[in-house]
Amino acid sequence: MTNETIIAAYQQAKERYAALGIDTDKALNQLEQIHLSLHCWQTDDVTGFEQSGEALSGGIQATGNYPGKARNIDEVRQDIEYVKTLIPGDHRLSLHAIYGDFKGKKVDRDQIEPCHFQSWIDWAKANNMKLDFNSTSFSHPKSGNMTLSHRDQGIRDFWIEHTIRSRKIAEEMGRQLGSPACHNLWIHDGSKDITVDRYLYRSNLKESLDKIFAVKCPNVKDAVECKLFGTGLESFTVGSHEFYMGYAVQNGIMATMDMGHFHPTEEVYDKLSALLLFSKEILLHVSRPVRWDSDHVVILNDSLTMLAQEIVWANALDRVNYGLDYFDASLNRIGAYVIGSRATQKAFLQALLSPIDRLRKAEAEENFFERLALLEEAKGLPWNDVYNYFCLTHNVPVAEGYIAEIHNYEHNVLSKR
Ligand code: RNT
Ligand code: ZN
Repeated sequence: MTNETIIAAYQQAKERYAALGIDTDKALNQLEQIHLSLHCWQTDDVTGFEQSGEALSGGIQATGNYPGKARNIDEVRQDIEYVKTLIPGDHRLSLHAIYGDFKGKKVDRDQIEPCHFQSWIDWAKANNMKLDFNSTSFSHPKSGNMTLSHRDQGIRDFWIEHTIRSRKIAEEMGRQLGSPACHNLWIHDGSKDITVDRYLYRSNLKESLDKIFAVKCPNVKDAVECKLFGTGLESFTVGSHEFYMGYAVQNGIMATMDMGHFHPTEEVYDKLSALLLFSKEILLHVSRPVRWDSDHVVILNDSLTMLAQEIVWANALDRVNYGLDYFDASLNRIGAYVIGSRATQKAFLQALLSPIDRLRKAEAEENFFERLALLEEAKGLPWNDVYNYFCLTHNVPVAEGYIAEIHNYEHNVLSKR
C-alpha cells in the first residue's frame, strides 16, 4: 500500500463515519491517550535475571521453545526497543522483580532495592517510556504453594519484606519518571486438593497485605490480582476474586482484572461497570485464555472487543490502566507483542468509532432490533482504514507490513542468539 492509498482510504472512512455522526479524528486522539503497559516477560518466557536455576513455578507455564529468546538484560532491552518501533503511540513497560540489573550477583528477593532498577529507570527515560512493576512470588526456593498466606510466620515475613521492597522500587520509578507506577501484586498461593483451613490462609493473607500497604508510596498505584486457580493448585486459591475485590474496595486500591482468571464462560467486560462504581481505577491484564489461563497471544476476539466497548461506553478510558499479560514461547516473541498490542488498540479504536449515541437511543426506546442491527453493521465499518492511517501517522509499518520487518529482525538478531 502506498501512503496515498492509505490516506485516500482514511478520507473515505472518515466520510462514512461522519454520516453516522462519528468523528474519526477525535477517536484517533483518544486512542493516542491509551498507553499500553507492555509486559517485559514475553521477551524471555518469564525467566528474569536472577540466574538461580529455578524453573518457572507458581502454577503458570510458558510452553514452547521457539529460538531467539532474550537471555540477558541487554537483549530484553533490545527487543523492547524494537517492539516500540512497530506499535503506534507511546507505551509503558511493566517489569517483574526478577528483572533487576543484578550484574550477575545473587540478590535475594528480600534484598532487592531501587538501585537494582536504576538502569531500567535511566533506560526508560532515554526511551521515552514510563514503568510499572510487579513483585515476584514464584520461581524461588521459598515459593512453595503458599507465600504471603503461609502458616509459617518466617515465610510470610520473607514475602512481606519482598513486596514492601517491590513497592518502594515502584515508588522510585514513579517519582523519577514523573508518572505513578502501577504495582501489581499477584501471588499463586493455593492448594492442589481440598483444604480445610481456608479461613486461616485468607486471614493470613489479609494480615500480610495490611503490613505491606501500611508503607505509604505516593507515586505508586497499588493493585491486587485475583485468579481462579493455578496448575497444580486446582482446589483452592487464597487470593480469589471475592477476596481481592473486598480488599481493594475496602482499602481504596485497584483490583487487577486478568482476562484469563475467571471461569471459562465468564467475561471480564461485564465486571467492569460494577467495579468502577466502587473503585477509582482498575488495572487490566489483557490476555487470552484458551480453555484455561493459558496466556495465549491476544487477538481481536469478542472478549477483547466487548472489554473495550465496556470501558469506552462507561466513559472510563482514564480510569483504566492497560497492562498486557501473556507469554507464548512457541512463536516469534516480537511478533507476539506486536499482534497482541495492535489487537488491543484495534479493539479500542472500534469501540471509539461505534455509533454509541444511536445505540443508546435505540436501547432507551426499547428498539432492540435496531440496537442489534447497528451493532452488527458497526463490525463492518472501515475502522481498519482508520487504524492503518494511525500507523502511518506514527511512522510504524501499516497492516501486515510488520511481518517482513519481524522476519528481518529474526534473521539479523534473534537467530544469532
Ligand atoms: C498469573 C498472573 C500474573 C502473571 C505475571 C507474570 O496467572 O496472571 O499476572 O502472569 O505476573
Ligand atoms: Zn495477570
